[in-house]
Amino acid sequence: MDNLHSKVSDNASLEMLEKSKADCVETCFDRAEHQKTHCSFGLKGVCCRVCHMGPCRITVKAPKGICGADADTIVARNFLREVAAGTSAHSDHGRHLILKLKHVAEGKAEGFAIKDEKVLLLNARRYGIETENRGINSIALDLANLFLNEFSSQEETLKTLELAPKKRQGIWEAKGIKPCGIDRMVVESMHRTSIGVDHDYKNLLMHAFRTALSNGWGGSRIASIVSDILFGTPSPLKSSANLGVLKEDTVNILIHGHEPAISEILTVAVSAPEIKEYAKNAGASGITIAGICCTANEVLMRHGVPLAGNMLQQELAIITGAVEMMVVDVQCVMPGLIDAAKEYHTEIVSTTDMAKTIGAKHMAVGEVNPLAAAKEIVKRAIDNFKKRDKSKVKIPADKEELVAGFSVDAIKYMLGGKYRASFRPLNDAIIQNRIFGVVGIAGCTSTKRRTDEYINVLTEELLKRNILVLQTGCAAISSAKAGRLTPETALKIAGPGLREVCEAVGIPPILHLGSCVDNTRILEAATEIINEGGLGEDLGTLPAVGVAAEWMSEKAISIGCYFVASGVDIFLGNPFYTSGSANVHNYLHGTDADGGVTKDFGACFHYYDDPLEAAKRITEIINAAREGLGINRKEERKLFDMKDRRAI
Ligand code: CUV
Ligand code: SF4
Repeated sequence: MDNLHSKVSDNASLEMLEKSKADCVETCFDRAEHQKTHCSFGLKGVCCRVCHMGPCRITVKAPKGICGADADTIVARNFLREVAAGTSAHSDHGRHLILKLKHVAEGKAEGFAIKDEKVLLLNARRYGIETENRGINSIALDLANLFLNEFSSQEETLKTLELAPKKRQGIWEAKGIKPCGIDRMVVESMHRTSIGVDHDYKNLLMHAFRTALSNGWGGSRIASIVSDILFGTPSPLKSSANLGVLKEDTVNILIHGHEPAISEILTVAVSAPEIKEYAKNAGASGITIAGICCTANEVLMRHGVPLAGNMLQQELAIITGAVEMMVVDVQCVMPGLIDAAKEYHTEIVSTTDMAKTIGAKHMAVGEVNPLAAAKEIVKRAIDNFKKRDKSKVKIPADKEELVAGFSVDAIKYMLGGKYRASFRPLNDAIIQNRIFGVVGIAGCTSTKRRTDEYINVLTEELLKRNILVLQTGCAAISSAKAGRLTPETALKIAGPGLREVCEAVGIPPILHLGSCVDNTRILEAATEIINEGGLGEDLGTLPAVGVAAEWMSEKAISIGCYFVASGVDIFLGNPFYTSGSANVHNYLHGTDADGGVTKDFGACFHYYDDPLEAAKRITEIINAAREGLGINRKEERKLFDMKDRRAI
């Protein structure tokens, strides 16, 4: 069992991994063993199958592909394709939400409405849409069309880039990488990486940054804005996390994937009186709905729906034997779920026409009467409750309390209060060195490392160093499972300065900002800090750093690239597949003779296998930023904690 202990950190996962052995169910952790000898060409990024004269692989003996492409070209091409795929995933998610907004505005999307008119009006005004004396729906329609144009614009640069600090926009302008239409950026990526087009690794990588910017300041940013309009802007709320949120006597439905639209409607469906009645009649005491991955984060942020777990717990959740149904949409949904589900009574239901799996029941939730479709799904899960085999049920007891729901608006409000909501108190705390800096921790968990460990070790170390931590995605779920998303537990770890500030304004030292498209909320928060004043004029000069600790998805590469192009250094806990080209690798990591990407954007990638080493380097980078801003105080300031204050 020691072996299992080296794979997962939390007790619930360990218990389910043990149960998987007893139940003879294969999981990703077993398959990772079978895949252990990864292809060395793949790891280095030097395999090219862009044309069918190949596949070509670069070795010392064969340094060029048949067409003459060298390692630099091949590695850079592969990297750009990854960025294009990651950008597509997040931005297409954004597109689906805009289409939903459009259909709501046209009165075609039953069951959905505009929940946050304030955000709608703010954004409409931002882009010069007339708001006086107009119905909310026609304003929404104009905004939806404007956002759709961000995807198709051929020559005009993205309007949403204007959300970035002026100085940063200037840097993009000077480099000629202000993206136009998101779709066009992705198509151009595919074009440039096809046989015989772009062979200059730097030119390819520059387009990777351009494409990523169209995601971070375009598609993903729009996704967050539109989900706030449609589903409401999150504000702090309590919930809980880990497999212990499942209950023995209720119908358990898990929602998994990324897009919030379907899960939003499911949360409505489960609370309908006739559905509750239906569950009672089936002998259940009620219905528990809980989430996996980023769909979980979306509905947690707005409704307090509990988190069952993160990415690598999707199969483990089924192994509890207590899940009637897992409803999936898009992204990070393992096809391996089907095999696990077969061993129990669990049914996997896919809901999106673009994402199907053989063995899953497909029940599309379309535009016409989605609530009825959602109720059908829930009823089916209830019917399945009767098939649950009690002898196979074992729900881990582990469940941790958490606080989530920190949209930028909510943070502003907590910092400044209702009448003067502002980032001022945070800026002041940073300037006075009570808060040393800010770090965003994002990203997945991966079978390449013991789950959650890097995230939790690093988070703890940063808190001790008085660094405010912003989290999203599966990384936030790692902290939640470790019990760190409650103010009380995190405050115990936090250094005295950070603790003092958090207690004074009533925020926890780890703020859960949402799903992985919500990484753009981190950029939004950083921009607010700039605009508030006193900490420079560009994201690049902030004492702030980003971390993709246990990342595995192409989406994380795109995210990393838009942060770096925005001037924020990114730390990776898993390396890129770029080591096959010293030129590409050194450029991205800022280690080539002329400073690489750091010369272009003032930030680069850093790979650290050890989270404590990463923390050290992060501290140095933040310290250098503080020096640059001239806010490093020489004299030690007396810090007051609660005890000192009470003594006064
Ligand atoms: Ni989009 S991308 S494993 S669910 S954060 Fe989770 Fe988040 Fe990574 Fe996937
Ligand atoms: Fe080989 Fe060149 Fe074709 Fe790639 S594009 S497979 S390197 S011939």
